Amino acid sequence: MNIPAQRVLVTGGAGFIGSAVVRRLVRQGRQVLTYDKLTYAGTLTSLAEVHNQPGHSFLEADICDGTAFRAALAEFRPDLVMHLAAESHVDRSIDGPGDFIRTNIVGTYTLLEETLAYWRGLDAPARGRFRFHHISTDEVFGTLGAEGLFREDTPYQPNSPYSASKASSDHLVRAWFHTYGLPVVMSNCSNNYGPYHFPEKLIPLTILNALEGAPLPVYGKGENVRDWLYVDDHASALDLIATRGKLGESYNVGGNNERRNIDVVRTICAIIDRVKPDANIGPRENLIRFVTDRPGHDARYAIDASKLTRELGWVPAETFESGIEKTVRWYLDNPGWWEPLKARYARQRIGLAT
Ligand code: NAD
Ligand code: TDX
Repeated sequence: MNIPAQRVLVTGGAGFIGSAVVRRLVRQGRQVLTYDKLTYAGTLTSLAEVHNQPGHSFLEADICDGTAFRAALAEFRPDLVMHLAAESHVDRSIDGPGDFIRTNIVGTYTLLEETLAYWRGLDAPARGRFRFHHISTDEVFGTLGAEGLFREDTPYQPNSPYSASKASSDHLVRAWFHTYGLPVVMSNCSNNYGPYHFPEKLIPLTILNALEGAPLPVYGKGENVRDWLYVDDHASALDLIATRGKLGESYNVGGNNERRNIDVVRTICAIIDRVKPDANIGPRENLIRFVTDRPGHDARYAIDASKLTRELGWVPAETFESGIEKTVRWYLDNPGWWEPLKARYARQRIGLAT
């Protein structure tokens, strides 16, 4: 039995998935340091629950800043680093790939270099306990046709600047394991959704636009398929992988919830019509607009998560139906979280490569 790490440094812990991980670990009584640059995508309001908890501390710093990361390691002395900090939005990567190359590739390289030096300096028992968990995406595998699933051994074929930068970071992590023996585990997951999701992504954008009666942009014909994973199910998977995953291996995480985008949008419309009907807006489906497709738009993602279930016993708690209902209700109940984010992004169309 592996003992869960007690001191966990989480990069990107003020973001969507990172904050779910931090909240989970702090609730479990672990000591957590959130290391985050607070870009447009990071906000401390996502960490309000843990803000005053003795088990949590926060450091505003860049993963490309090796000096800052070295100091954080020396002071906090983690036995686990969970690396989630990244530029994460495909549309932004189309308009401006530079930040993705810098944060996702150079930033991961910087963490690996500093973590290796820190790990080598630990005493033997601490060195034996230590792990670096790299969190990545199924988008590194490229696109699927109508059949098949992404497995851990599916060849990498990234198609967007975002997925190419994540693929590069995965390769670096793998190389630091094989070349230097750094104890790493890796995971690649499908599309997450749930509370605290920045409203540039399909699900939160659709919820907020539908509430306001604004148009609901669906790229192309809405037939692209994503495999939706509730964010707290992802956090539980990451906890297992970080603690009990085999060193040097990767694990796919997916919710087994394939949906066409148009069906996701229609489902959200139906829930909002039911829980917050508005005679002035009318049926929300009438707000759907088919708009110019995303350049290089991957047709279908779908995950085979059987290795994670077989080896580590993970099962998701939510179906898409239960998770999307919870998510819509969370946005209805928490305007205090998303209203201030309008100043960072007004939900205008981006990523057309014009
Ligand atoms: P997010 O955009 O919501 O959050 C990213 C966080 O990283 C933010 O808090 C941001 O401030 C921080 N950050 C960005 N650049 C930084 C830098 N240079 N230094 C320090 N902090 C920085 O992202 P997310 O959706 O929570 O994704 C987390 C991780 O999971 C990413 O690595 C992403 O590639 C991966 N992932 C996400 C999804 C998804 O559906 N959201 C799916 C698969 C994999
Ligand atoms: O307005 C929209 N209309 C639309 O049809 C937006 C924002 C998206 N879409 C489509 C594009 C995709 O097929 O919806 C699908 C989901 O789009 P996003 O929410 O932008 O997610 P995606 O591009 O699939 O990537 C997400 O999952 C994998 C995360 O942003 C990545 O960080 C993660 O790696």
